[in-house]
Amino acid sequence: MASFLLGRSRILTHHKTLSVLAASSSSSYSSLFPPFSFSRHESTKAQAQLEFEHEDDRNQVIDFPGGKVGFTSEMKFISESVQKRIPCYRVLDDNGELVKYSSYVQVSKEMAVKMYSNMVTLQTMDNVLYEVQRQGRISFYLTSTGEEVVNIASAAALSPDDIILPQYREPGVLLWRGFPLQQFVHQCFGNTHDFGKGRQMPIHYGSNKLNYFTVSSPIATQLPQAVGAAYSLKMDGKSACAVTYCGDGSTSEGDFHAAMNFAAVMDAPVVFICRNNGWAISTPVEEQFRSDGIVVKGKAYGIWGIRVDGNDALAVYSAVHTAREIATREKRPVLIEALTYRVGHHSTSDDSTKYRPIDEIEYWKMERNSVNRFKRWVEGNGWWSDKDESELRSSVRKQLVEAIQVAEKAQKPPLEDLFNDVYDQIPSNLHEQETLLRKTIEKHPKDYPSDVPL
Ligand SMILES: Cc1ncc(C[n+]2csc(CCOP(=O)(O)OP(=O)(O)O)c2C)c(N)n1
Ligand SMILES: [Mg+2]
Repeated sequence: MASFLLGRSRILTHHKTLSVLAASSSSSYSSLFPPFSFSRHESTKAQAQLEFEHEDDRNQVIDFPGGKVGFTSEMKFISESVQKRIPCYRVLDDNGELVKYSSYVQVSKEMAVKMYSNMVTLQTMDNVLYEVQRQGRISFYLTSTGEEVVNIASAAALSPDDIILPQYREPGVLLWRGFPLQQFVHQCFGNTHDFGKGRQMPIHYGSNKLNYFTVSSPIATQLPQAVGAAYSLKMDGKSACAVTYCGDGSTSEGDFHAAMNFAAVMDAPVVFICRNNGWAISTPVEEQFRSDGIVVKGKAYGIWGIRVDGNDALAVYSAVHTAREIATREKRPVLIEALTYRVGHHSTSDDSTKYRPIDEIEYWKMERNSVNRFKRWVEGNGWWSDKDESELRSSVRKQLVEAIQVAEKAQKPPLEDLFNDVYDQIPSNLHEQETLLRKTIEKHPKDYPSDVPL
């Protein structure tokens, strides 16, 4: 059949269809399979936009299982760059004032105040836990500084039924969903109250109850998993979507590309939110890709996309709100590229002043501060005052100090927790490892933490 197609039908004029060819092939074949039409093979919506460069080409199209494509007699390579960069959607200007004629989803006073309060809470949590790590009381920490808006505004636009598969710089999404400050702190201290039983590094939060998959360190693994989760929601007929976050660095992983293609061909209701914050640890975006950012990659895979100002809370809220509508109602994926800036170091294992100018960091921290921008809009509406601000900041700080005292005093999980919960029956090789570990601790007790119950 393949050679028949190649020999006879590579070039078809407009009016011919593949079903004609099928009908003219052997009768035994056509009795087995009904004549097929092109629509079965169309992988893109591009067919509707067939364009012909020359009038002579009008009646000539190349017809192949992927659909119809017009011919051109001109040998023209596609340029690697678009002539115009994809614009960035924004609603608030740098002063927190509404941009004239902007289209956006309305945010009520109650919602706006909750969003701003959550941004302040996230900032405070970051400041306090960063200091706690510097004091050596927890082993690691990673802030969302500079990305509070993309965290909170995206979370606010979702429904609690939507399943979140985070990277790691999105604790604000979990905060928005009601994860208590005490629980964040328990996880960072890796004590018995930590849902992960102290097996993960700090900041690897997760909550089954809040539909938030546990953070997993290997970059981009969350992306194909999110497509699978989205597809299962679709199979179950749920009116919800999967929402997954990643950084600009993640887009260089194979998993990103597999996920995009998988989502497109499976029509999976998934929203990809890529925080393009300029840096992947010390690798700047100029060394990460040569494309016009990330949003254009969606187009290559046949996915709807939008580039949004990730430091504009109203733009992020509106774009994510609409993307989730598209994903859940139309059962299709959407890619959002949120332009932002990582103001903090990558983590406490990093000193970003070694590879980027301090002026650059200061500029984004002060002049382009996204939380202040949203605050100006909230204040401009008369919804927030200096008194509200100082009360909130001191109350959150107090809650955190208390939470730290509780978490620090709580017991560490017992040694056996290192080996259980993966298998129903612990296999012999894990038993052997446990015995070996116990013997080693007995031999070198000073090298092991005294607060872990044996
Ligand atoms: C598969 C894999 N490779 C490398 C790393 C080490 N690593 C941790 S974070 C990171 C940078 C990720 O950058 P980006 O996706 O832009 O996220 P950001 O930290 O900027 O939020 C790298 C390379 C990892 N965790 N997993
Ligand atoms: Mg990054």
